[in-house]
Amino acid sequence: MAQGTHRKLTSGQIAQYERDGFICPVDAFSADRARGWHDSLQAFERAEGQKLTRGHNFKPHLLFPWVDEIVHAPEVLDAVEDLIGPNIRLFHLSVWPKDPGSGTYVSWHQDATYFALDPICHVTAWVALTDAPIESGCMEVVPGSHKLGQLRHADMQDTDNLLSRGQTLAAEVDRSRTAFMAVKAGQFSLHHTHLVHNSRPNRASHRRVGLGISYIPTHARCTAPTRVTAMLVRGSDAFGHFDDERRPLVEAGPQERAFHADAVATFRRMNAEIAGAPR
Ligand SMILES: O=C(O)CCC(=O)C(=O)O
Repeated sequence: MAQGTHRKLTSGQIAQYERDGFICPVDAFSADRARGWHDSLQAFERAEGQKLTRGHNFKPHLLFPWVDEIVHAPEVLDAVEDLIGPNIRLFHLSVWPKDPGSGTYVSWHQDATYFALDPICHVTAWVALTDAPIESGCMEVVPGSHKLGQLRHADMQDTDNLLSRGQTLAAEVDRSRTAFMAVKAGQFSLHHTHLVHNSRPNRASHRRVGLGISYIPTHARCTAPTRVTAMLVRGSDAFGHFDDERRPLVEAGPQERAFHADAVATFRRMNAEIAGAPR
């Protein structure tokens, strides 16, 4: 986008994204609004007797109108548009909850691993539903590492690792200089799909929860054999690389649950194909 025509980010923030691979924090919603969304999430978890954690944390934008509201919010999309242009699909979404005192963490990785996107131009917006200070295990990144391209990963199974495939950086990367992406409830951060990052266990006294929303321009395609779904959230799509996603009308109704289950199964199939492919 030409200088002076940005929707939300400053030229300085865009230059930082290009140089360091991330921007943090960005103001979006009031803390009260974020708290209300977290209350909705917790009410659902109580009713289901199941936390939206590893194994149950994919694509809640297909289940809950309140998540649909966040993924379409101009407060977030305007910034995403500044980075990837006006025609945008939501490729994936994970909830990242960490209870205080739990050992839950996220191993060092790059988001691009197992996404099979071409071109690789995906950005993750991490929207904080609760405060996520350093002691709560916010994301920690290696500035500039997005310039290293796709690095080698290995699957490491550990139930405390929130990454479902346990994909963990296996290549040597200098991690002597890192930065923490601390955010307050209602703020978000943005990071490049090749940025090397992790997050440590929550040592704060409150739960830390965020939504990691993966946005792509509509010209990007997924090169895996399985055709996956992705939601058009802004602009138009002249390419047709994805099946459209159904927007939720009610909180986790039967149709919402059925569509969600199918989309998650298809996404996992695609992930497994990529993980099994020679690299
Ligand atoms: O929330 C976390 O701790 C990790 C999130 C993450 O890896 C991501 O959004 O890409």
